[in-house]
Order: sequence, then C-alpha cells, then structure tokens
Amino acid sequence: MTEESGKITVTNPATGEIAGTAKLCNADDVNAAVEKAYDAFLKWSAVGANKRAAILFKTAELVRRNQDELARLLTTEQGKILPEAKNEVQGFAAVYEFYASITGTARNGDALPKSDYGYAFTMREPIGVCGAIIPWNMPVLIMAWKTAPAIAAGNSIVLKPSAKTPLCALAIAALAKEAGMPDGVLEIVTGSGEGVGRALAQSRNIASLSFTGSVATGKEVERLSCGTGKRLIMELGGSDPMVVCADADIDKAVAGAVSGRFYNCGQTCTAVKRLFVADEIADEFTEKLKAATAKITVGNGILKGIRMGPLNSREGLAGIESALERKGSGEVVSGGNRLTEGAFGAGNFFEPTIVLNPDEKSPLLSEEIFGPVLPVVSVNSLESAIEYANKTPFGLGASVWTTSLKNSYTFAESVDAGIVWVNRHLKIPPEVPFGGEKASGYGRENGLDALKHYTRDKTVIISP
Ligand code: TXE
Repeated sequence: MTEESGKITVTNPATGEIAGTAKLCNADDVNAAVEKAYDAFLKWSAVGANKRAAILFKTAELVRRNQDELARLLTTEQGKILPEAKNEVQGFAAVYEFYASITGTARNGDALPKSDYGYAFTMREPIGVCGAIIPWNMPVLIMAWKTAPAIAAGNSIVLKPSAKTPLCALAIAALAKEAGMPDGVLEIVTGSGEGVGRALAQSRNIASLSFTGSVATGKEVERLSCGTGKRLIMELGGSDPMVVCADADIDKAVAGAVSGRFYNCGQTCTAVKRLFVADEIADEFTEKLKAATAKITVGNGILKGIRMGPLNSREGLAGIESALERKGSGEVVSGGNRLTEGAFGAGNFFEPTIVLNPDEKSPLLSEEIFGPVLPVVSVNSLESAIEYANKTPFGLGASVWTTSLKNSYTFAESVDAGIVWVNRHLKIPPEVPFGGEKASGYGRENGLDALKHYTRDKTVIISP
C-alpha cells in the first residue's frame, strides 16, 4: 500500500501487483462526510422500521448475489484464501440479515410499574452520526458489525477502512446505495490513520466511535476522543489461549488448533495465539498437530487448493521473524521460514509454524502475534493452564477442549476473556455479544448489546 498524489494504491499481498486505488481523503473530507451524514440522519431516523429493515435485507441480498466478485476483491486486496473470503462476505450478509430481522425492536424501551408519581416508560432513540475505524484483517465482517446495528437503529455512520484494504468497503457501500440506502447514511472515507482516523476521533459531531485495531492506536484514539463527548467501543485484539485437557477428543482439538491459528494466515483478533496442552497427551497431540500443519498448502489464495495465503504486509512478515528470533522463543518443530523461492518472492509468504515451550516472557507468549506461528506449551493441570492463560494483558477470547462439564465450567469462570468457547474456537455468530476485557478493550458488538450502544434511553413520566 502506498499513499501519494491524492490516492492510495493497494498492493496485492500475494503478488506485489496493484490491486486497486482509492482516494486519499483528509480531515476536510471527514468533516464534509459527517455533515452529509447528519443531514441523512435527520431523515433516516424518521423512516419507519419496516422500510429500514427492507433496505438492510436488500443490501444483504445484493452482497450475496455479488459474493463471488466481492470475495475475489477481498482476496486480492487482503490476501486471505478465496473460500475464507467468500465465508467473510457471507458473514457480512448474515449480520445485515440479523439486524434487519430485529429492526422492529431496535428502539423498544421498558414500561415501568405504576408508582405514586404515575406511570413511566422509556423510549429508545438513535444517537446521531456514528463513526467507525476498522482494520485490514477482516475488513468486510468488521464493517458489518459496526454499520448494521447503527443503521438498523436509525443512525447514519461514517466508516474509515484501513488504507491497506479500502476496496471491498467501497464496493459494498455502492451495493447498499443500489439497495435503496439513502445518500449519507453509510459514508466511506478512505485514507490514513493520521489524515482520516484522527479527524473522526477528534470530531465533536459524532455521537459514537467504534474502533478495532491495535492497542497502541486504540489508546491514541481514546486520547484524541477525550472531551468530545462521544461514546466508544474499543476492540483492541488479543492473545487468545486454547487449553487442551487430558480428556479432550485429540483429533477434534488438533483440527481446531489448525483452523484456529492458521485461518486468515493467523491474522485474526480471536485466533488461537497460545496453546496449552495437558502433559499426559502432549506428545500425541503435538505429533498430530505437526502432521496436520505439514499438509497446509501455502500460496496465492486466489488459486484452487491453497489452504493459507500470504500475510497482509511486509511489516507483518518482519514482525513474525523478529518475534521468532528473540531469545527464549522455543524450539521450532515445524515451519519457521519466510518463503522466497520463485513466485513466493513477490508476496508476503511465511510457513505455518509450530514452536514448542517458549519462555513465558517471549513475545510469542506475552504479545499479540499476528501471523501463522503457534506456540505450544505443556502443562500439568487445568489450574496451571488457566494461570498461564491469564498472564497476558489481553482478555478477548479463550477456548477449552474437554469432555468434562466441570472443566468447561471451571475454565469459563476463571479465564480472563470476553468470549469463551468449549470445543471450538473463532466462530462469532451475529446474535452473540462480542468484545474484550483488560487491554483487549471494552464495549460489545453484535447481538442486542450493539443496538443498546447505538440508541439512548429517554424516560417519560406521565402523571395521572
Ligand atoms: O493497526 P492500527 P495496523 C495489530 C496487529 C498488527 C498491528 C498493526 O498486531 O500487526 O496491530 O496493524 C487506523 N487515529 N492489529 O497498523 O494502526 C488505521 O488507519 C485514528 C490487531 O493496521 O491499529 C486503521 O484503519 N485512527 C487488530 C485502524 O486504525 C488511526 C487488527 C487500525 O490500525 C490512527 C489490526 C490514528 N492516529 C491490527 N492510526 C486485531 N487484533 O483485530 C491508525 N489508525
């Protein structure tokens, strides 16, 4: 990705070729988009729920109808393999369908019991122009998480995609317009964090800002937003633990570890980033994990038969190498290298990698590693796995693999995480609340929680 002479040039991470271009917007463009979104909000907030729902449904329908082209565009700009891209595009449609189906309840309030002052009830109202800043790793799904509930509730929204992946957001916004979404309800402003993101964070005319990205940038966005009165959602990534108990179904856990870590080339906020396995089964589990990892074919995700694409950027590739080179990063038992031969040389390819027993302080166990490297540590009890799991500053997702209800419950109760899976990892359906704790951020997306975020209570008291 490069930024020059008023435009962003997006690079295909698999080939180094140009994937497309987008406008390099600035703070003036942000302010103009916010003004336009405000005018649109005044009208959209008065549109009936059935009509709002119909436009959301129609947007989902057009996205599904164009899923093949959108998936190819996503693979080209982001790097993920085509089946994953298609899955993500379908995920966008599912989120829009979910919120379309509950648009009629988006502003439901509460009726309070009669009291000596009379009757009281609450009505929920949309909050105004909302903002969203999203990253490059899941640009289509995260766009849906942030825009669908806001729009369903009657708000308008200004969204800034990552400068590395602006193309799908623009294409989907065009489909929303075709579906009847009025001008200004869904505004896309493409550009850099400094030029566009900063202006969104500092705007006093935005009622909410939902951010997904790194901890450092999230902190900066919080600082810039301070004093502007906007409500925030912060999704700042994680270092999700996966714990495999001695009583687990080993084959199922191996398959879960492979998809949980290597999906999207390891660049997912809720990827399995640290794996703890019970001593008793550690050897068998590791051998099977190595065998399954060795079968992953790496290459340009647009091609059939490829199981893992490139990293999104050269910086990402360098970050993985530097984490592996650091002292105490453990024994590499599978992969460990950048792929440079032939066609690989033009892209950002790295082998799927397994590392055994790194030191506790190694970046592999203490930071968010955004790439295809899975550290595996053997532990002597569920309690010590939980202690390890809670050692990072993060608290986004976590999974336990076990056939025991007691283990499941003990883990769910004790692990620092906003979402806990038992015998699976990664999947986040639109109807369940999603978000983190500790350094992973705050606020919840998806489910009914997101509708609450994008509406405010007005209390009405009626005296008899
Ligand atoms: O993220 P940034 P980057 C982690 C991951 C990755 C690293 C860097 O480790 O390798 O962060 O990725 C916008 N004001 N995650 O640089 O900077 C930016 O343009 C306002 C994990 O892409 O956090 C983009 O749209 N906005 C994470 C968005 O913020 C600013 C997903 C995220 O960019 C800004 C992404 C500013 N000053 C990265 N500076 C996860 N776990 O999901 C940048 N932005």
